[in-house]
Amino acid sequence: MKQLPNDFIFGGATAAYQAEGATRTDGKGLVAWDKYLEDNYWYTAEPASDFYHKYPVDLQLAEEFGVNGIRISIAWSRIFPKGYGEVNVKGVEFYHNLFAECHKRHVEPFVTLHHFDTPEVLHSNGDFLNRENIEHFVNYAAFCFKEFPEVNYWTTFNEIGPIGSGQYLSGHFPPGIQYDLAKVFQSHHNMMVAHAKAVKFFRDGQYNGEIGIVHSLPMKYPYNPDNPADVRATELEDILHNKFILDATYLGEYSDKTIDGVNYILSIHGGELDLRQEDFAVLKMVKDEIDFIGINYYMSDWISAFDGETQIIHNGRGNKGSSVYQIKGIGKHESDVEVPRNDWDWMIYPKGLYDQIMRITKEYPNYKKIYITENGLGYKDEFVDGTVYDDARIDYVKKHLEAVADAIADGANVKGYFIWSLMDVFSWSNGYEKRYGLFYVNFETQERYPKKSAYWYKQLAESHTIE
Ligand code: BGP
Repeated sequence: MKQLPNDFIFGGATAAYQAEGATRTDGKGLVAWDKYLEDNYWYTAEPASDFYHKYPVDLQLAEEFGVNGIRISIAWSRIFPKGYGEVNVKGVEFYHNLFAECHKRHVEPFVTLHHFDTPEVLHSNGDFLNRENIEHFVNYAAFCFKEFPEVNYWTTFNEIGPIGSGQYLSGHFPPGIQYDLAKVFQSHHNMMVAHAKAVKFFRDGQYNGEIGIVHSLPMKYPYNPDNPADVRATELEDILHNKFILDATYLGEYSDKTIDGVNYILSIHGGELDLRQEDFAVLKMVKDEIDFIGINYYMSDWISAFDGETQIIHNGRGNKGSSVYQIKGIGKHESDVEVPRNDWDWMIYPKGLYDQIMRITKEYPNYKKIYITENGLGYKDEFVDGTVYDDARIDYVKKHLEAVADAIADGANVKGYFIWSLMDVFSWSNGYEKRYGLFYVNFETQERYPKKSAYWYKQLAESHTIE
């Protein structure tokens, strides 16, 4: 039996595009995902969980079930339909109402400015590969800081890492480009610069509250720890998905080891990066100014050395064993290890969360504070007797929270946990079948039903005891 601190937040996470629906309501602008889902997937963002209209119900449920924090993102294209220029008053009003409802229900909103949904006009103009869009993002952030003083916790970006890899490596995010490693690093870098500029604006303006960033940080382990080639492959994978971005966040530059790895990868895959002195100037200015880091953690990966042709096959339908991930000169994901995985081939390894937290505390001691901003089990839930008996989810969350408690006992400053997701939402590249919520959503009627995990979570939030 392990205990979590008294002031620990037991939250639930959501994201605008995955929850709100209402993609063309009240003047909202388009995002690239609207067309991309229509063209490439078997579902769209309609109706999602109709959070645009149902948020009072979800917040009431949150309060009833002891959830005292919620991750919400603002859809940039509801505020600025084109990404810049004229403000859409109805969008602004919606978020004022939403934040008021959160406070009424004593559910603290942690608000993300960008959760995968760059407005279409800017996306088709190069997204964050185009440096003009850095300025558009900062202007949008500035508008929000001024407009929403009721927000106490801001996050600039959600998962810069998976955005770059989804858009330019695996290609399962729009614009669907594959295996372009230079674009991946450039996107990471430019988004980190956008983050830094927004943080600087926030600090200079002495706005209310705290500001941080959310990173997805899968832990990487060598398939054979005694094989130096696997160890090197693991380092490169870690640089690609974690270390490049963490260095930018907390060092304000890339360490020699990181940049050596990047150069090595680009020597195989081609391309050059545009990294400017002025970028590092602003990254350095804010590296000690970030109030918290959010860690999204779902899985770890085991890596072996690989020199064959690059191939990534995304398992979006939950056909266990169908995914392939192998990048020339970097490495290959191995599944033949004694670790369970879910239907989408995500390797379930709670100790990886402990290792990742401790890694941050050691490698980046200026980190200040950590929230686990996403963690949860994607599952093909079965709805029976008006509920879901999701024991596997309870077991998953319990073990990951135990890892968090261990990290706290070993000195890490972790202040809260947000289960992904509060209620069921659709998954970007896996549809409505991959559910995560504490509350089951019937997507036809939009009724909500507490799952067994919701009752378990309530008891946990009341007792702070992991049982
Ligand atoms: C993170 C995203 C979330 C959510 C989650 C689960 O990468 O921040 O938006 O989707 O992962 O992933 P998936 O939906 O692919 O199962």
